[in-house]
Amino acid sequence: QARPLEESARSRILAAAMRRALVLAAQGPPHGPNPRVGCVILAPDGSVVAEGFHRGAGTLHAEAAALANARDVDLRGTTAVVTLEPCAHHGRTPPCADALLEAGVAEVHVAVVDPNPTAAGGAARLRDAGVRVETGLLADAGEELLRPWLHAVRTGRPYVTLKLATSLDGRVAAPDGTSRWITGPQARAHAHTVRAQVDAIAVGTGTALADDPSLTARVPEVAEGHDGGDAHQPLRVVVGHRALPDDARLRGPGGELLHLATHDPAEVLAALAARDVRHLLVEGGPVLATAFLTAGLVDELHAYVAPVLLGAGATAVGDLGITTIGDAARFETHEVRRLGDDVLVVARAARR
Ligand code: AOF
Ligand code: ZN
Repeated sequence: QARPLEESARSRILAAAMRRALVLAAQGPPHGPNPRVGCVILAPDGSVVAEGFHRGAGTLHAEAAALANARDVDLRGTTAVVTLEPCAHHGRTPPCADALLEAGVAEVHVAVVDPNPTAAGGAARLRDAGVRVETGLLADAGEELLRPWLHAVRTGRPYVTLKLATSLDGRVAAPDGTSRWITGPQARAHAHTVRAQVDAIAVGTGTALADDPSLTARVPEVAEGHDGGDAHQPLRVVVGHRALPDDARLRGPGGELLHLATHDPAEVLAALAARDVRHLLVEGGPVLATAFLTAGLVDELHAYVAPVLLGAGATAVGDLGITTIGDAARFETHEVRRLGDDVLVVARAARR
């Protein structure tokens, strides 16, 4: 019989198990209606008995996957470490709180409490049954991993990432309208990996007609980091009243095409939320970018900036109605990355 662990040794082991659960969770797909969740089950001596993660809507939840990986093991008295509160609902799969109880798990540690009203309540159910439940372990890392999903579930509208690819002076085209390849191949490759992570990509009809984009995710197989196979193709959304020609690339191979005949970003988000879109990438052009910014509906900016000066030509963002510096649309820098000769700035809206 192994001796019970000392308190400090135990909290170190729990933190390590949660870090592992977060790594497992990240192996699930970042897109889709369901959250990425990981689960590690520990024996009383702190050794890992089983692991599991969620592979996408309709498949086993992380806890159920871990339990399935330990089918022949006696799990009575074990500790489950999960990145998201176990569910209490019969959804696409049965409630994980019940499955953990049935297995005899004695203790549960959770990073993030589930904000989804249909599924929430697992912690309370486990506590009622005498299981010790602690929430908030590595909660910041858990929140970061699930950022778009949590935002969508909490607010009822998709998380919006606005992509801008500009010269150093903020321009997206030269005065004659030419705009090809302001940013370099590494920046473009990165932008494709982002496309493969979101549920939907939107452009305005102006950009759709001018550039004839395909809006597909073209990603080297390894870059997606899970499941292998072809990159996930996001829903392609065209916003505005003008019609697309029959031979538009947007009608060709790729994700489903959705034409929303509106100019109102809130309407766009409502239509996409109804389709379970959690993360929308707005790719332009300036009219659509300006509309989303003016509406205060941009949660994250991806600014790819090339060391190029144009001096004249269209800018990435139009008039936001800001007349004085105190009213500037300010974001917080989250990450800065060099991509070849270009720089990617990831900035986020200050918490509203
Ligand atoms: C997951 N995977 O590992 C956990 C989830 O659509 P359903 O019926 O599978 O239920 C999805 C909800 O269950 C999800 O929104 C979240 O609130 C909860 N937990 N979901 O897809 C998991 N643990
Ligand atoms: Zn569950």
